[in-house]
Amino acid sequence: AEDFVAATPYNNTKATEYGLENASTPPAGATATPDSAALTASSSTEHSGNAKTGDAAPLGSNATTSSLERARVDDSDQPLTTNQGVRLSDNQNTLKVGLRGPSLLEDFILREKITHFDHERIPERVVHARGSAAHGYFEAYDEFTKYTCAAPFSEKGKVTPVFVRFSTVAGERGSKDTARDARGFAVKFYTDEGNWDLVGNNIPVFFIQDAMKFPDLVHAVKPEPHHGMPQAASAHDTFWDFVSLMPESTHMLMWIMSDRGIPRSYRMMQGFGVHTFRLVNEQGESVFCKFHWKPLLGTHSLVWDEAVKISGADPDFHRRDLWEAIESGQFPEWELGLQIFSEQQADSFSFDVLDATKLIPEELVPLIPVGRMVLNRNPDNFFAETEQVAFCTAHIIPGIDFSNDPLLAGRIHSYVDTQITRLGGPNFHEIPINSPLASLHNNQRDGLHRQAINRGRVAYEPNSLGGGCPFQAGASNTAARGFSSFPETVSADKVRGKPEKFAEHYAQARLFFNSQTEVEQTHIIAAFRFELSKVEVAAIRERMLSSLLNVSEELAAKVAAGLGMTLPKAMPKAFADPPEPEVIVSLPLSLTAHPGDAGISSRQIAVLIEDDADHASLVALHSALTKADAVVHFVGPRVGVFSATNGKKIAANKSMENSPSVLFDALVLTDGRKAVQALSDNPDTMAFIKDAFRHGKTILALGAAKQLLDMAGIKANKDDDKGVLLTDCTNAAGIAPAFINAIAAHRHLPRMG
Ligand code: HDE
Repeated sequence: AEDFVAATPYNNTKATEYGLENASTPPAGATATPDSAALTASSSTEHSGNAKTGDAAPLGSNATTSSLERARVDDSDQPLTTNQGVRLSDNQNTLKVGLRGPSLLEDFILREKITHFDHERIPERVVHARGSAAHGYFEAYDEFTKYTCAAPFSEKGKVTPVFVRFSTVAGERGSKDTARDARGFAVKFYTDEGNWDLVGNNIPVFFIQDAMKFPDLVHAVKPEPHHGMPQAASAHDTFWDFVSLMPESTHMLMWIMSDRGIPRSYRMMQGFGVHTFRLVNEQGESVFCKFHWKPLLGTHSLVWDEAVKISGADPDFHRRDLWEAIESGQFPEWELGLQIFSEQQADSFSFDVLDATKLIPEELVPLIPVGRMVLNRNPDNFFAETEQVAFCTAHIIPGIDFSNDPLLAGRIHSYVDTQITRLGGPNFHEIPINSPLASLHNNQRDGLHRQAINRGRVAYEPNSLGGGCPFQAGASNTAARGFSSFPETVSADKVRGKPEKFAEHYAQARLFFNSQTEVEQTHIIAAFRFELSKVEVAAIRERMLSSLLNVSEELAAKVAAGLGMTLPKAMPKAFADPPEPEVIVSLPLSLTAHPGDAGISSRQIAVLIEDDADHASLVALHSALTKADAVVHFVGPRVGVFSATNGKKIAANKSMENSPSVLFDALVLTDGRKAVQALSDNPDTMAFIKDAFRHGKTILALGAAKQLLDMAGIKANKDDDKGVLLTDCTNAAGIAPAFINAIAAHRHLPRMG
């Protein structure tokens, strides 16, 4: 009974959430294999909790359940009806005069169905159209009332429900996940004092300093308007034309061209509030603050060749990764850290904290960890939740306030405004996913799709006919207080313009480049080379090079060489004599300088098999890897059951055709003379192994599989590359710890120049 199949990333308890305890049709993914009676499925019920956090698997409830419950629909045991609740007798045929005669206009059933269908689509988000979301909670480590009276930080252990949407920026709703782009990281906190949205990105800075330039930036990066190309890509003339004329973009360009622009997973990216915000405490005292999310799994990226190939093999790569991890109980988690600083400190910095193209090095203002966020439940319905969720920077609560960042000011306007078109009117706050858990009372009335049935004759304030209700909460410092803006003193002329320090554009671009390891710098150079090679107008390439010269001569020279160009003169600087930067190398800016110790939890391991695969060694490895919380996939020349040694069977849940090696983090090559021979005869095998090697992944060859490494020209057990391991099949359990360590290193960089 040692036959086994790999864990399928599926939540077997999901059906019970919809009241389907006795469902007779198994949900997709749970389909039994022909040999299922003989196979002991080590299914993901093993993952019904998160080993690290001790959380139970979500069973149809989380903190937002009560507000969403009223909108949930369960169709089990129900007949089809019209939208008016009239039962249908026939959902196949239109109403006709005779079986071959004309259809009748009176067929209200057909007309209702088609009319609804005709209007199923809504406008996609003008930016961040492509995204994926999940429910979860934020838990405060401790009270943080010294700095803020914001509800989520009011006491130790306090839990606040959240809904989080991750996104790409430039691509349309159906575009690929692995485009080179910033990623949105938008968190809606359903706090006791109303909804607070922290609408951030995975990069701590932005392209522009002033909201006035946002439509220009977006028009430049989106597909060019005459022919609608390219989709989800910045590698084209209009984008580089714009940014080469906007040197304030240079710092953000360094981040986007780095591997941060192609994350391995939404679960493995940082998040940043970007702007400087204010925190305000009960006493009305205020400090400045920057928000940082740090993933427990470490921050990891793809490499470009891999990102390109994934976009063909699985355009939903990040969406699937998030969904499957949560379904199988491997709940992603982030730590929230705050950089707190006073206005006086800010004034002394070499840069302006109101300038969103600048970050505050952690060496200058360290992070204070304040809590953790866990995502533990997938949405029930993509459209109702992920698509209709409306994030808005104007959604703040007592204890949080804005700074005067002019980019933030534009956002405070934009996010509510855009929902009016996208969600069809001013009542989008009533859509279940958007409605606060805190109760809502005001005199706003009517409008398209109004849900609330406001009672009584009073819809104005002040009133006496309604007993003065709803009334102003006032600005007192009690728990019943209302929101009041921080009374910042401002006295100046009304002008259009920028403060002086905003004119310095290169110091932090240089800080970023100089903080990267050699491999990371090589990737940045390659990304600039690739993107600029797609630019057709030579003058744009040249202008960009002249700007890069102000960041680093080495960078500019290598990009120029890659384009077959000579270096132009450096672009003149707007700020000739800027203040010296406080920090010139910042460790946290590099991903590979300190990859962290995130283990291999939820990493996807491919085990290449064929008939005659060595059964015992694969059982041993499977057990060691799943104990370390990795997800093991058996990959064959086709899916289905294979005969292994000792008369045992192994089911492949993936094939080399449907899942090339770019979809996995590491690779095991089975022992078994006949199996290895069959694999070596298959042209897909070499592509599979060579890509895994080229992308820096860990490869373990068991016994006879050395032949496959030899064919691919790969040497095992080299001193400078701990990522190719070879061992006798009897030593599979013995090599497992070294294999696991090597996978945890994420990639083996010496290979990847
Ligand atoms: Fe956005 N942005 N943005 N943005 N943004 C939108 O709002 C806008 C900016 C960000 O998952 C839109 O509901 C302006 C910075 C995320 O639903 C829109 C400016 C940052 C999301 C909008 C910025 C962001 C959006 C489009 C410059 C990082 C997706 C649909 C003044 C801190 C939220 C929508 C989701 C979405 C406007 C700049 C992050 C049009 C005018 C900087 C994560 O309102």
